[in-house]
Amino acid sequence: MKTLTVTVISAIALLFSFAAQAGQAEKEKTMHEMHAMMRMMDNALCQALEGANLMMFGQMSGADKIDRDMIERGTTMVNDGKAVILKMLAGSEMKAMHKEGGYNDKVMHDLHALGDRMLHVIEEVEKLHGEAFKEMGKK
Ligand SMILES: [Cu+2]
Repeated sequence: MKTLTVTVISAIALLFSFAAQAGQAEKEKTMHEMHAMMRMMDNALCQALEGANLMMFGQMSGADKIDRDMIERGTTMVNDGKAVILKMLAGSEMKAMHKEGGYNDKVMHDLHALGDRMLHVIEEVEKLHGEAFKEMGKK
């Protein structure tokens, strides 16, 4: 009887151990995914800001033909950078992650707060370079 009890308790402990390991692996997987998303967002913000620089330079450089190319390329980079951040924050991967759960709540909260601020920065830049967007239509 004692042996049976020990065996059953060991089996239960082993099952809990496997469950805990599976939970840990799931947490590490979602943490890795969130880090990958942040990496993409960092890159997208840099791209958008670099694009804004091109737009600004295109507006003031005086190199007629290249100016238009710079403004066009800059506009594309700003729009693409913004789209990547939006996709990371609300795209299919993020939706799946929220559906499946198992992620670190604080890191997820911070990731969304960071993304919202990144979008705010890009929107401010868009406002500042709004003239370039208008110029795009005229040239
Ligand atoms: Cu999220």
